[in-house]
Amino acid sequence: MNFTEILFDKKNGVARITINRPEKYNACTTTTVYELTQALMDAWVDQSIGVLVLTGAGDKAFCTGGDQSIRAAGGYAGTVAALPLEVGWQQVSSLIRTIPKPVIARVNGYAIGGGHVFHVVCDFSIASHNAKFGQAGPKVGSFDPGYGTGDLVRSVGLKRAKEIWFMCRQYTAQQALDMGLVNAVVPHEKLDEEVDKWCRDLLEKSPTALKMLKYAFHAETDGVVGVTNLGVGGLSMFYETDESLEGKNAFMEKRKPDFNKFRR
Ligand code: 2NE
Repeated sequence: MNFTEILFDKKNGVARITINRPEKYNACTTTTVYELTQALMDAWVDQSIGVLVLTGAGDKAFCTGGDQSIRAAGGYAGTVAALPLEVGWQQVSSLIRTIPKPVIARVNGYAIGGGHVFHVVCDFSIASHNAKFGQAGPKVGSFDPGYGTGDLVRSVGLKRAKEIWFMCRQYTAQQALDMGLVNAVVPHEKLDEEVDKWCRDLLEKSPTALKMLKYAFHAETDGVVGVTNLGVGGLSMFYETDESLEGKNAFMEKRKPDFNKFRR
């Protein structure tokens, strides 16, 4: 895949996705957002990948949300001109939450607006000590409802989440740590070392247990979508059993399936 606004590399079981617009503090166009969905899907289906890392290029910003300089009626411009907000931004958050592998936000600077939502929906956030966090929607005439509000409430509580959204303040990495918005804060020069350590620790764990836990965490809050993901996670394991294969084999062999031996 040829990407123009993100970098995508895979090494030692880790897929690293880097938003690559440092001159715009890694603000996203629809092209960026579309490329993020493609990279996330790729890392999802690649069986050599156990952990994903999302980050921004340079040392100023993780991501500052939608690129305001190309914002137009109905959304953000880009070469994928017809990508509506609901398809692009919401899909990135949805994919991060649904991919059955841990996703770590490597927060290397500003995480603002839609960029803040991206780190909120990741499974873990590891921040550089100079990272800054905040929502900006009500300041620039936008809002990011659903994952952007719900997951934030679950991380920091309702009062604090409303403060973050309504007041559009910025918070330091230490404040973010204190309110449960990030998992760890390290000196900037130690960021990669720390992220690598989390990746290594996660890669040692059972991928199926991590997958089912991730789905279980969201099933409670995501209604039928959450139950579907948890259920289909179970279905993919059922497909590997002799009982499931008996149904498929019987169909192919044009005989009645014999499930009796599986009753227990
Ligand atoms: C991030 C922040 C606070 C940094 O401030 P500062 O003073 O340290 O830097 P500066 O000079 O503002 O930014 C550096 C360069 O990056 C560009 C700036 O325009 C500037 O470029 P030059 O003037 O040097 O050429 N830049 C930074 N963020 C940008 C952005 N989002 N779009 C376009 N260019 C950007 C400060 O820059 C800031 O507040 N940025 C704006 C944050 C923002 O409002 N984000 C959008 C929120 S809405 C959203 O993301 C969204 C949504 O709500 C719903 C759906 C989809 C998206």
